[in-house]
Amino acid sequence: MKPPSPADFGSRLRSPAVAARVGVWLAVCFGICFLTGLVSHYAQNPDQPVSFPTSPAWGYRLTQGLHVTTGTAAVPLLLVKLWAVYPRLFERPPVGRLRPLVLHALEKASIGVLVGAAIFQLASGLANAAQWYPWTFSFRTAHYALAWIAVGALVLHIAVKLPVVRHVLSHDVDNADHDRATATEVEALSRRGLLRSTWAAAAVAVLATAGSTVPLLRRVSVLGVRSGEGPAGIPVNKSASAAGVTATATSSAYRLELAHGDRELSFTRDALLAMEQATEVLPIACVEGWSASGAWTGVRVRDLLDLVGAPRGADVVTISLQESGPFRVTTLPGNFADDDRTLLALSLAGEPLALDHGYPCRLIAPNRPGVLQTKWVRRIEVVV
Ligand SMILES: Nc1nc2c(c(=O)[nH]1)N[C@H]1C(S)=C(S)[C@@H](COP(=O)(O)O)O[C@H]1N2
Ligand SMILES: [Mo]
Repeated sequence: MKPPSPADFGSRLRSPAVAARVGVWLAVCFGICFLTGLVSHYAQNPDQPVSFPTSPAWGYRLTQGLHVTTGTAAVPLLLVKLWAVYPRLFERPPVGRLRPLVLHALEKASIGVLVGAAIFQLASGLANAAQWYPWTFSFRTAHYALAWIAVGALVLHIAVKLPVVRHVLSHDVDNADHDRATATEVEALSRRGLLRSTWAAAAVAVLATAGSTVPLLRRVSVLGVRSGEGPAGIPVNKSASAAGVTATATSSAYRLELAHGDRELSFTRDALLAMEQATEVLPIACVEGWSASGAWTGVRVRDLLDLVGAPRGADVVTISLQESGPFRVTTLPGNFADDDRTLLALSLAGEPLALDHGYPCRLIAPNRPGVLQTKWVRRIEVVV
């Protein structure tokens, strides 16, 4: 069977005029997604040359919400873009001289890298937002590495295409100057119609997911997986039974251990409740894209640290009752430990913390990725 040739694709819709217009929005989405992704990666980095700030408290909620929303919007945009340029996949390499042949091969290879990386990013990101991990590699490492590759290939692609892009964007969408010679078939759908449908599809994708972080959109967000469910209106990411902590978390033998060098204190939950309580309204902002705000009440972490004479600025390690899993142990950087809003929460919305939200007590700090808001805290250690 003969492979198709670009001449087999006659639709006028598959044109640089369409591809460039969709490409602009795709670049905007990828740009925002890349920058907000860097923020998220940095926030989870245990060794930060410059500490991630604790304010604004909603900062990570905003950047991660933007990350997932722009990534989702990019899905229909990428599909239309690939459809518009698909015939070019079958272009024959130029015969004869070496230089054009090498340039052709380089261009095709860079497009291959760009398309491959873009599809990987969107597919792995969507799977992650749906809490589906059908792979064995580290999502964060792979998604981060491929982000650089995608953005590098994207910058190269834009540079190579700039002359054509400038021309088609400064002319009417129906202008045919850069069209393939065979792309002349007029379809029922116009180029304007195709673009309008594309923008509509991207808007639907945004509305369908943004509700997992924007409360007003909850009702329309059919794809917002975990919006508004869970005790006190806050979704549960990992339940106590999934973490295997039900018995230890509800046991009367439970004690919170607090250690600074060889100074050690231990507290029952009642002893923590007897300490001065503070209430803070802070969001849980999951890397998977959902977020929800709650009124948390508990003991200020700084007050606890003062009891064992921890110096200001010291990092603190929080260890969960959970016996295995990547979020069992997290490090709370000194600036977070010292922030007055950082709590060891005992209640949420005026009710004792639900078992699934981290009973007997959980960490909650401002502007911190959800994965680091350790639940079922067993031990707090000052790093010396
Ligand atoms: N011990 C422990 N703490 C944890 C987790 C976990 O798996 N184990 N998941 C984290 C993640 S990914 C998120 S988003 C938040 C969710 O908190 P919630 O379930 O109370 O909403 O808890 C964090 N704390
Ligand atoms: Mo999360």
